[in-house]
Amino acid sequence: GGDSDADSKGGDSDGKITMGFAQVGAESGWRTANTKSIQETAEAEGIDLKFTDAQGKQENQIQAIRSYIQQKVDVIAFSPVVETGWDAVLQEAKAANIPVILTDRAVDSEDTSLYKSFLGSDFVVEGERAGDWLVENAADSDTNGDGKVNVVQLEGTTGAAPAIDRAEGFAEKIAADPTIEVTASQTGDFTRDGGKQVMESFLQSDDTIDVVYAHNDDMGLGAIEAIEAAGKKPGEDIKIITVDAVKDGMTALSEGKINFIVECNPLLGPQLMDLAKKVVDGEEVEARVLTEEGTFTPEQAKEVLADRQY
Ligand code: GZL
Ligand code: ZN
Repeated sequence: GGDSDADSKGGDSDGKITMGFAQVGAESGWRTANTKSIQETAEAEGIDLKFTDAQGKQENQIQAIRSYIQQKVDVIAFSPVVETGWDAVLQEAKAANIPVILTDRAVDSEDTSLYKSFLGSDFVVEGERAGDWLVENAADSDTNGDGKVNVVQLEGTTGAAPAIDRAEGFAEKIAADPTIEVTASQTGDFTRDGGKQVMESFLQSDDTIDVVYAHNDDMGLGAIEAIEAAGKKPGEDIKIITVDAVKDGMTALSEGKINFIVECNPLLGPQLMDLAKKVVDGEEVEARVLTEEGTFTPEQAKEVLADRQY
């Protein structure tokens, strides 16, 4: 339990750490891989994991965190579905003397005493990497040859840190080339079906689309379905840039249906459990822990596809 017993090991009387994890949902291949990493690592590290799936609803995540506080877990970890609205429940965890670790997505709280560490990617950098690729490949990306690179953007969940930051980083970089313009942008909520539906509407209203920038592979894969249904070739008639690099995305990349993928590493389990042990033992930990990740072209995808873990 989270009681402040004298035991320096922290955790329950038997020394076992209990973690309460409030997950966003199961909206994408990335999320599935992230959940698997957390559950498998907890198992391997002998950490007693209490796990909830919020189906993408903030109120469910807040409810789950409150239940972990009631259960007096030793440490709480979660991936905030959106950036805002966390201060109250994080204050309650602090008042209950239960440390909190943020994973994957950030919160906008000014009060950094509300959590011990934030483990996850830099989503602005991910957006910049996507934008840099397009600037470098602008000449080949004006697929309809009208002298403009007309980009449509499939945004992630409205209000989510990855959606806000991936749009920001991308916009910052493409500003270097005035022929590149985002002419339409709408949320597909990080899901394949959402990406497909939004892309269908984009295609109906604009037949000069050169590029799709999707904030995750799943929406990019949905866009591929819509583009093919419209009789166009994804990766050729319309270039596609996505973020995540999950198996299905990397497969489409290796087939040339996606042109560039910026990796977002979901395998946060090992770093999370390491942070949790330190935090429960009262050790100081880094306030910000970045994940390692890169980018992939079709050729690189062909090389690594076989041994991708997710
Ligand atoms: C990014 C993560 C995003 C993924 C999506 O760290 O929060 O949420 O990019 C997932 O696939 O749904
Ligand atoms: Zn064009």
